[in-house]
Amino acid sequence: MQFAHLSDTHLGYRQYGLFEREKDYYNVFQDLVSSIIQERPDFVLHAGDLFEFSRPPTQALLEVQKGLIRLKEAKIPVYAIAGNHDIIMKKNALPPHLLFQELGLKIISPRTPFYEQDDIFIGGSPYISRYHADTLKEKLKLLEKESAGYNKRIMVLHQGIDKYLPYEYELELADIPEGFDYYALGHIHSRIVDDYGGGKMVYPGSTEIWKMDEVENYQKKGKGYYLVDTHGESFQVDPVNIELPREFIKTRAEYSHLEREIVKLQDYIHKLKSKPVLHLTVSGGNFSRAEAYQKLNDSLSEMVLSLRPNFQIDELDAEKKMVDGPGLDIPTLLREHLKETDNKPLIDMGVVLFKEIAEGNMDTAQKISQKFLEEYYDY
Ligand SMILES: [Mn+2]
Repeated sequence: MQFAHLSDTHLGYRQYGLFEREKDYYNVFQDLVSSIIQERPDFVLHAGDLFEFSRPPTQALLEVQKGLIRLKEAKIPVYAIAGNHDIIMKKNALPPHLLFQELGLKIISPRTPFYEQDDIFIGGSPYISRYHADTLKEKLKLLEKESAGYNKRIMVLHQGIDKYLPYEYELELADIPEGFDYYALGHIHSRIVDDYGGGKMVYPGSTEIWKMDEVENYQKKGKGYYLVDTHGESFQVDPVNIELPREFIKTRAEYSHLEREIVKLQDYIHKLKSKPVLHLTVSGGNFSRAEAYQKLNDSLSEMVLSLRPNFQIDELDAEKKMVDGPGLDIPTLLREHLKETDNKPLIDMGVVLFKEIAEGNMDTAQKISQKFLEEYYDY
């Protein structure tokens, strides 16, 4: 037996408010489906955050419909759980996955916590917030019990675990019952393959770059899904990489060398197949933010899909130290204050917004809040 394990496809995400980025996510998704069909696994597991939102744009729903029809024609069943992005934080609300049951999508839910495929137990739970961690732990115990008679057992979850996500986890490693052959996880956007209790514990990661801090892990480990072989004593896990539609360039430049760095970047970007996203931090000295922005904009904005400059001016250092110094860590205070909202995107935005405003990047701050409004409230 072989199966494909993927997660965090975040369809419908319009990164930076750009439709091109939304399309990138759709293209990657169809590429994933093509690759899976080519590999011919016996089934597919999607471990949550299929969509960016619990009420996805129609285009995102259509992309999933298209992908599922292709997989159905190839006779490859798909199992899925809802992630934190797919779930509506309201009582009795249903995840968008339900639209696709008729296409054969097998949803692992409180109502149907497990399935059996060719003698393999496939069970799990949709995302449960840390405020209901006790419910989650009970579900895990139940899965352990239900799966006891099976030779091969897979647990599918969309949760953070303290070992991999030390500040925002719902589960401690010890909460997870041992004895499963494979823990098909979602939620963490980096790729992780670990051993746990005689089985494999795996996060396939997001399939596109969803946040800038994913770039390093992407460069090291690629993005895509895992192909898992269930023969043998322990499951064998192999990555399958999907080429992303465009590059993310994350780099720094000293203001005194800015012209030279711009030329270097232009040379590099000329060789790329598609317009990249450019995150450029300009630092060193007490320069004019407006002038630096003008220079970057004049020389690079046409060549990139999105120019995302950040300016670190020395003059602000003293102030910044006061703000960020020990004892008064404003980002942590903000997180604490916003915790009740249980709305991670909102909390993240609050923290990012604070940082940008503190550094005087009013333009960026305005763009971020505009984007947030568009993405979360504009439909
Ligand atoms: Mn996710």
